[in-house]
Amino acid sequence: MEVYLGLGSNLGDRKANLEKALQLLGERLTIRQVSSLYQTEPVGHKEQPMFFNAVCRAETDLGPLQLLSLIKGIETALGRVPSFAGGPRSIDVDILLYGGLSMETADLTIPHPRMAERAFVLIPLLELTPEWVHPVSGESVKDLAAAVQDQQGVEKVGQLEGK
Ligand code: PH2
Ligand code: MG
Ligand code: MG
Repeated sequence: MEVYLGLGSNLGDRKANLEKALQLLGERLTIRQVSSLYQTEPVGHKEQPMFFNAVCRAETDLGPLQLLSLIKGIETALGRVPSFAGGPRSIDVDILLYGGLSMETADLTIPHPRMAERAFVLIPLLELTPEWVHPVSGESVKDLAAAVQDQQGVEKVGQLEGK
């Protein structure tokens, strides 16, 4: 199955945290493509450090909940400690898309429920899959990215190692 994952960090060595997460994901998934690295203004709770964000495309034989549990293990291994929702974190890996699947459970909603309004997801995703169409709204990544208001807060700063 083809999946798209969003990665974010705003504590510690943000770039190294994203690279380490990709390395650990790559031990279990096949990473096909990684977007550029972006520095982004915090969305939601504003009083926290700037984020580094990126998106990757991977191939996996894990089911969505198995993938979620792999991700939680990687976040813990990279030193993520419980904080408030939307608060600062050393690493956050979110399942954005899982093939053409739409699902909603208490633990996991796919496509990611807030991706359509987040420039820090849509702008990196635009590099990987501009024509992908959101199953609920019917809008493409290209359309959604053009519509997000806070694009200014998203700045390309480089590339990640180990893709
Ligand atoms: N993640 C959040 C909340 N706000 N803002 C930015 N810029 N980047 C993020 O990854 C992010 C956020 C919750 O996961
Ligand atoms: Mg998140
Ligand atoms: Mg998360």
